Amino acid sequence: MADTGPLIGIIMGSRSDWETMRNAAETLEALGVAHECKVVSAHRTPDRLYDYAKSAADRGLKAIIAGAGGAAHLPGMAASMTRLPVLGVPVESKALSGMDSLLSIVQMPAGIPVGTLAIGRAGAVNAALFAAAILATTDDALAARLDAWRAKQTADVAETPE
Ligand code: RP5
Repeated sequence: MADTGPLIGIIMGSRSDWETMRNAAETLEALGVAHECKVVSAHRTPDRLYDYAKSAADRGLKAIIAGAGGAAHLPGMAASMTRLPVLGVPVESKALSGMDSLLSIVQMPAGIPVGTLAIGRAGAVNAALFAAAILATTDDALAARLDAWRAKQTADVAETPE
């Protein structure tokens, strides 16, 4: 991972999202995918979001994973300012258990897509696997690592519950 810049950008609306979004980072780490993690808020740091999204493709990123909770504008706003694929992770909110996050990320009007994953940890892990799958279409070594990751997951499923 040392000889390349980050290929996947993980952004989140608040440091409070890290407990969820660290699952995306750890999954990319396990797959050997170079990535970066930043706090970028659509409403608290709009200029930081603008700069991040506008420069993402030129900096060599291939996809962005964006996690946010509540009125979760971050994935859609990021997607509006870059042609890179944006994967949205709804963070579980205290007030509405993440239904607010899910609906505000998934219900993008036609024209600017956000690939929306499940609420919480499952979404963060799967966003990383999805991003790795995108990269693996043009990276045979990563494709082999992804296949091995999935094979291990299969092998780890016990036949009996105890
Ligand atoms: C959103 O507001 C963040 O993505 C976070 O999920 C939520 C709450 O943020 P904090 O008040 O914990 O910073 O922007």
